[in-house]
Amino acid sequence: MQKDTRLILALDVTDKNAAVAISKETAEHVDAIKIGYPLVLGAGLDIIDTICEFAPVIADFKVADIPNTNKLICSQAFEAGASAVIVHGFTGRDSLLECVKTAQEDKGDIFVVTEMSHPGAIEFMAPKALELASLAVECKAQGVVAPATRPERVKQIRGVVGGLTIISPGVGAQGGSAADAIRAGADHVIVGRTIYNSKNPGKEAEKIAREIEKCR
Ligand code: NUP
Repeated sequence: MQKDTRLILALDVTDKNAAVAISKETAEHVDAIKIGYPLVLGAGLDIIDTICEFAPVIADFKVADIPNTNKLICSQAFEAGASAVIVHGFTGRDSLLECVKTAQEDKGDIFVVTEMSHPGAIEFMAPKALELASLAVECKAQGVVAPATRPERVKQIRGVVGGLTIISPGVGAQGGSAADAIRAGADHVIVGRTIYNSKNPGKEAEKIAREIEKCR
């Protein structure tokens, strides 16, 4: 993934036409577009190929199964045109290694969730987040997902993952700040509702990209 604007759009709309329109409007301000279950279930897997026309696609499937099922899910996502897949690490080394192996075969990237950005992540994920980050390094994932809602945790996770790419959701609607996450060590921030619910998604994306630019 290019490190240009350092902004990733989370495209969680469920309608294909809306998804295409928002992608078109925001494309010049984003390094990638993240698509998850809301859009794929709403518009079908082919939507990945459609959105690829505007930006590289990250498939946020938070893959969390046995190794063989993980392999099947990741290869479907890569075959559909995704450049990267987001997976969970809590299922263990064997499950994660299978995702990484599939990504290498399909020339894609794997991002591993460490601590999620919502309050509930404090319950079970936070105590294991640094271990999950370390597992991502050991398994040679391309990067990790870390919470923009807790920049201090992004900083700690950066300390564990070294040069791996950190992508960071939780900006805007969840209360996090793009500038704080970038200053704490995130390579890219992920923004969804603040952009796609805005009257002018293109302008909103540009505004956030400018805010990021200022803290470089
Ligand atoms: O920890 C995470 N937090 C999070 O919000 C991991 C994620 N993958 N996400 C996703 O990022 C979430 O599913 C949504 O697609 C996006 C954030 O969207 P928003 O809160 O900016 O609307």
